[in-house]
Amino acid sequence: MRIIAHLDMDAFFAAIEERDQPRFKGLPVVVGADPKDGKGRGVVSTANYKAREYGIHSALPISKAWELSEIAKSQGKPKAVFVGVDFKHYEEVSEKIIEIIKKYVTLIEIASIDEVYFDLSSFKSYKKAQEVCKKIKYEIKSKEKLTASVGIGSNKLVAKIASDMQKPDGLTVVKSEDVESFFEPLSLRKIPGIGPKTEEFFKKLGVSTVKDIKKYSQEDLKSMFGKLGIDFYEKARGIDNSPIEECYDTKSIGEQETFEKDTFDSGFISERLKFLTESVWQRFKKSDFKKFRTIALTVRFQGFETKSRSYTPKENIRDLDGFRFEALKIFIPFLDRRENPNHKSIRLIGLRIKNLK
Ligand code: TTP
Ligand code: MG
Repeated sequence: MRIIAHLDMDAFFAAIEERDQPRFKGLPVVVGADPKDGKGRGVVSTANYKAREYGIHSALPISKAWELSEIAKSQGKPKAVFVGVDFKHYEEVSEKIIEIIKKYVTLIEIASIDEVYFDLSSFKSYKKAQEVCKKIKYEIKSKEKLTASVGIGSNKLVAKIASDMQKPDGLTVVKSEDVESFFEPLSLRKIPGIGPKTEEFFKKLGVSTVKDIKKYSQEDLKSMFGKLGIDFYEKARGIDNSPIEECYDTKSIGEQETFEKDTFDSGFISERLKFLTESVWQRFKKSDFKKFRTIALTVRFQGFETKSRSYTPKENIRDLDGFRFEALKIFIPFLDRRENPNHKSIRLIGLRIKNLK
């Protein structure tokens, strides 16, 4: 029997800031771009649960977050505290949390800066697995003064959805026999891989929950979405055979910059890209990694449309010049018809290296 857990930290960046700055205690905290009294560009990275009560959440324009905080203030509630992103610090905290988990389990996959999957099959029962997770949560809370939410199930999909059910500080166990009844009432969007577009597509067909999608046969879904359709069919039934990928290195190093003004000045943008390349390269050199395989570039246009493109060169990149060259090659199509047919101005560029070894 497989027993898999998914652990996800609660309001991660904001919780760290709240912990480290006693004056923030109990206040709504927003981590992200500088709001500049409502004129700021960029977005919210995350908000703590107090700030979420104001409607502030990840990826919301920071100017909108500022507005929501002002509205709250006019209603006699405390204003939100806005803090910049200190990614390096959060990475360090993330590493400490992983060290704690590694004391209890051996097979672990680091899925992002604040979430991991681990295998608890050797504990043989859900009850024992639950006890281990309680200990992990307790140690994170006492040593790091942070809370995590954990989901336990028969595979990664079930564990991931379960960890989100009782946030913050939750621990949710979904036994194999309960998977179908647990999944059916969920909104389609809870299924990883079903994004806003697919959701919209199904809404038109009157399908909004996992239960609704189950009326389609595997062939139906395959004819609508190809291979992805089979994936939806299985996920709706809580089926997921994907292994815990311990070696698969999801770690990455990246940076992004939001411009003061949307711009189409190619000289300016290339300069900023050069700067990002240098700064990512420096962090890579300072890290313990020796190589990386993939370069990913994100471009956000005026109006928030965002595109990401990545490239994995055949040969490893050896030096800064090579890195700059490859990054520029990914970027150039954004200046012409290939990636920017409507000639939109650019608001943000981000550069990330992945598959670090
Ligand atoms: P999440 O786990 O999605 O969010 P969270 O930990 O802040 O809150 P929750 O309690 O709901 O889990 O993401 C982890 C961190 O990643 C988050 O603290 C900040 C960062 N992040 C961004 O910078 N931008 C984003 O759009 C998202 C979703 C997360
Ligand atoms: Mg989280």
